[in-house]
Amino acid sequence: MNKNKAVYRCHDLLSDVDGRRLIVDAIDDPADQIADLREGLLGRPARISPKFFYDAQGCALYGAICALAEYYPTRTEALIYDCCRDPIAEHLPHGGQWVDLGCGDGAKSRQWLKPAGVRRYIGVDIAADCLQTTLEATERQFPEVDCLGVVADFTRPFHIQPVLNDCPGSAPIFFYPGSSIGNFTPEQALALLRSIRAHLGRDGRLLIGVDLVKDAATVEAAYDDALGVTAAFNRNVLRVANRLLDADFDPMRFGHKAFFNAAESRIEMHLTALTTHSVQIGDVQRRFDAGETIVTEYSYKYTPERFIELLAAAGYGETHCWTDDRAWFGVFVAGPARDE
Ligand code: AVI
Repeated sequence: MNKNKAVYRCHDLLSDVDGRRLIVDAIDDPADQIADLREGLLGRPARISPKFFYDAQGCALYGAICALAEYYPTRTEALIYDCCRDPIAEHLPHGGQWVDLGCGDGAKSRQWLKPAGVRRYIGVDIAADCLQTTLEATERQFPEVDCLGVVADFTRPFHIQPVLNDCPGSAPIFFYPGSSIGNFTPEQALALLRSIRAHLGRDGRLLIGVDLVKDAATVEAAYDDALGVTAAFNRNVLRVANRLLDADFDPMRFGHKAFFNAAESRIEMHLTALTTHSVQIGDVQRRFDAGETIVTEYSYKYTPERFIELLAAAGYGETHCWTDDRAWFGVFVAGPARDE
């Protein structure tokens, strides 16, 4: 296999996937991202997109969150995969192309490559460096699997059909674990599910993990842990803002707040100004009144029925669902209707 590390724009390469390991699809111009961050912080109410959480320190803190006693989603999802891997794999096409959305280190996917008889692994992530490392690790463990990376922001319409076409007869399996779908509003989630659906063809499938509705105290503890790791994760986004916007937020002048909004079926994370003070954001001063909040994240929780409805609205026909004993987390396999 050609180990060429060249980076291509997706539309440039359409007929030239072979031998290339990293492909770049459309990603936001960094200047637009910075403008969006600035506009959000100057707005009322102030907001920051959760995508800014994940600098190196934010990623490390998120890793620590996943290991917390209170943060049940990661371990509950892993439990479902461990218990039900074979039955789930029976609903996936074999010899397929495994599309790992937001692949990170790719560890969750590697557990599927054998059971699902995967022919090709396609890691999709916005972080090109991390993607290279993931591809190398996957190739090392599975030299028989063709490994490819697409640098893309799949929260926007993405275009990997030409990449999929390059491996004819091999149906795609889109893997989106971790309940990251919960960080989109239902409208954005619908758009993403539709965009995936458009790539499935007749035999493709989506395998997705979704955090389910449960008692508010359990969910609130998961987002406001006793050790304060989630609080540090939340505050860290202000350090990211300082770096990107030449701002002077003092993260300790903001408190971490997380609560379940039952009407919207979502956890809301906010940063609350502890005292009235001003922050320099580039060349503008922004006053924060005591108690004023910055919205940093929504994490929607679904009932299985509600998520199946969302899948149906996005054009999926056949859906299967697995949950744990307490029905805290759901794993769904969805594809086109049988007669399509
Ligand atoms: C990445 N995402 C699924 C996490 C969640 O649970 O919504 C992010 C997170 N925020 C606080 N804790 C974890």
